[in-house]
Amino acid sequence: MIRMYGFWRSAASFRVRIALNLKGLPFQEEMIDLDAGEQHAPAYRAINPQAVVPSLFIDDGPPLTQSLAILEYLEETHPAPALLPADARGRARVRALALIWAADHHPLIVPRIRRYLADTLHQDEAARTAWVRHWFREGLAIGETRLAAEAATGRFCHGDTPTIADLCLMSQAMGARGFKVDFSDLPTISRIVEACLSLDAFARALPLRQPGAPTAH
Ligand SMILES: N[C@@H](CCC(=O)N[C@@H](CS)C(=O)NCC(=O)O)C(=O)O
Repeated sequence: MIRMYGFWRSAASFRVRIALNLKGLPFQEEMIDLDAGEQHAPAYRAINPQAVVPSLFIDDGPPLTQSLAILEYLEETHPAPALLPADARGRARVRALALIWAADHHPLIVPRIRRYLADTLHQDEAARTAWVRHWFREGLAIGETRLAAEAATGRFCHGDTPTIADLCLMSQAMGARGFKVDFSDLPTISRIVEACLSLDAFARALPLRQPGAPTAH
């Protein structure tokens, strides 16, 4: 059985949960409470020296880390259903979209950044929340600009089946909702989010449906 260390609210864990669900791979998730600082416990640092989730134990080898590396590993080892297009240009576009959200925007709002804003830069909660909302909103707005203009956009970010780009979009969009960022004025993003939510693999992976979430059900 695949084992993952994650956290209900973690965007990076959410991306991996969706991929495992789409590929029909059963897994167990153990929650590392990021609010309680459990990622810094020596036992967890021995698994993931970066002190972040997710970490994935998929075989007898060492854990896999970094959600995008994990998604690529799953794609290579379990190619169906494909989460990357068959053509090189399509793959480049999907990876570029994924990186907008996962590499350029998500890292700005993670707990260690918010802790630094609070503890070192002495920003109050209102300023920290404004920061988080700004970066969520900007990532989604940039995504809208591209997705609305590009012919390769379909029912999902790229064509009519989900790709890694949709996993990364959803992880940011659901995080944005959690911080009450309104993106209803971004029609393409809103439409793709609804398309993703209509799929059970996405719905089951939602942060608020995981153990430990405030309104878990
Ligand atoms: N680029 C990494 C990001 C990992 C990451 O920052 N995870 C967050 C949760 S989404 C975390 O564990 N943060 C702990 C902290 O900031 O203290 C990935 O995609 O896996």
